Amino acid sequence: MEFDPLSRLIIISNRVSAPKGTETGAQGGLAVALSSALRETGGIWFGWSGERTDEFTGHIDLQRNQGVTTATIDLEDQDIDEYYNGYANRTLWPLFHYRVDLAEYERDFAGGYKRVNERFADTAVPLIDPADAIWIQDYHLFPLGEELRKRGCKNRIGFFLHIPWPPRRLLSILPEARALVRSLFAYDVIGFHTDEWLQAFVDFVRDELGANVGDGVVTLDDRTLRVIACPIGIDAQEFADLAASVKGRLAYRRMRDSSVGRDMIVGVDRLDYSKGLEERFLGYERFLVEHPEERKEVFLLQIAPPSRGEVGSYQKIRSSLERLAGRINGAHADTDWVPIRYVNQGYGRDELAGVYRAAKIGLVTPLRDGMNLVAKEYVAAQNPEDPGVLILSRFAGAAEQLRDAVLVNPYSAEEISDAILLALRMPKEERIRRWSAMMESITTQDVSWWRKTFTDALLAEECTPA
Ligand code: ADQ
Repeated sequence: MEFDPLSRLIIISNRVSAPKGTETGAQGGLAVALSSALRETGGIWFGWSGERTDEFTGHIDLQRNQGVTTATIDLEDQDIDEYYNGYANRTLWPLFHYRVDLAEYERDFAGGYKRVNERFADTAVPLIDPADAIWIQDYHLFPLGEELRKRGCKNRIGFFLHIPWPPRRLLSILPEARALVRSLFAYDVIGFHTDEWLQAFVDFVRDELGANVGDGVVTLDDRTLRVIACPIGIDAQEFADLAASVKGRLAYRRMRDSSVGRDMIVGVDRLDYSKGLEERFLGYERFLVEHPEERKEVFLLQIAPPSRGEVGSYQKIRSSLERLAGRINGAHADTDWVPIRYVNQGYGRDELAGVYRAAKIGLVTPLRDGMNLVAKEYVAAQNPEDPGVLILSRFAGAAEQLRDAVLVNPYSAEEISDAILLALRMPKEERIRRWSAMMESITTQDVSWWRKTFTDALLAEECTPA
């Protein structure tokens, strides 16, 4: 079903990424996809500005940029501490990434999370027309649908989860789990990246809440919710073009020159414990030890811009990675070779595309990841006539789609080491065969496909009167 021309789309996410400037690749793939959806349908992108205010006022900053209207609010310190740095990033994020050991349960966090979701609802409601379709993004805003319903909102409301959904027994550890999941029945459609996350959700609602499970739907009391697996993609063609752009080619040349004939292995990740960076370094070190003849033929470039620096577990991973990179370099470097180049900067998307293209191996080893867009970007940036090899964790959502990557268990240093050797020695015909299959898949299921699949499901849904 096509988008009803009368329905505007209201996108609500924690942060809003307005189109900015004209610089190539200034905006990330998801932001580009959501902006272009809004340009087609009209509508508003609502969320937190990222700014602090002394006292929450509910003032909305409305802006129009390149055909996209954004509406942002500022939050006060206590909101940011309890909702964003607290419940979202110290409770839900670690738990949903299976890190029970890092998850913190504080009633203040849960209270702040509820308060901010209420504030989002209070401020968004006046912007919503009865014919609008609403699309809420990610774990920061699980209860927002219910809050909107409480305020009389009868619109179609969809929710997309960008991170994994944990197994039932794991989620049960969260003190508010049952109430939180029950609140999701306010939505008409919920989207997950993979069947695995979708099944885990269905297990929870069936076994913990007693919901009835049908074909692609779950019912609790009088509410029926459609569940879909809908893997997010990238704009594969745009990424390939970025690699061939002037800045992309310059970055490629710079990397090639500085490699002096050695093969580059590249990792690009937000500095986050879910990305398996320590395990990656240890796997690479194992490779250096097991294959001394290959040592000076390769190097690892790890790009990891710091994120969520106000959260203790992120400060810890940052310093332990610095120590580990220092130790490995100290133990193995020579006067003319350093095994790991570890940088904490962010780069433009065009430069990043050039760096990916220059790398013989893309090493993507999260311990758990909803999807992982870096894996797809690495594939899209390759030279079709001489592509590199993607080594990918089995525990990334992307592994459900990218079966032709070299799949590894990221906890096993031996598997990472073996995979590096296999990738370095892989004949060109096999590299082309694997790359073509992966490129085909990410081109077909690109970010526009993802957006359309979700919004079609949302609009096909009969809105159950709330
Ligand atoms: P993230 O955990 O942020 O996303 P990912 O999907 O890999 O993970 O996206 C990261 C993005 O940041 C990529 O587009 C990458 O190019 C960019 N990036 C990383 N380092 C960079 C650097 N140094 N300079 C510039 N750009 C950089 C969450 C989930 C994922 C899910 C996405 C989308 O955790 O599993 O794939 O949302 O749903």
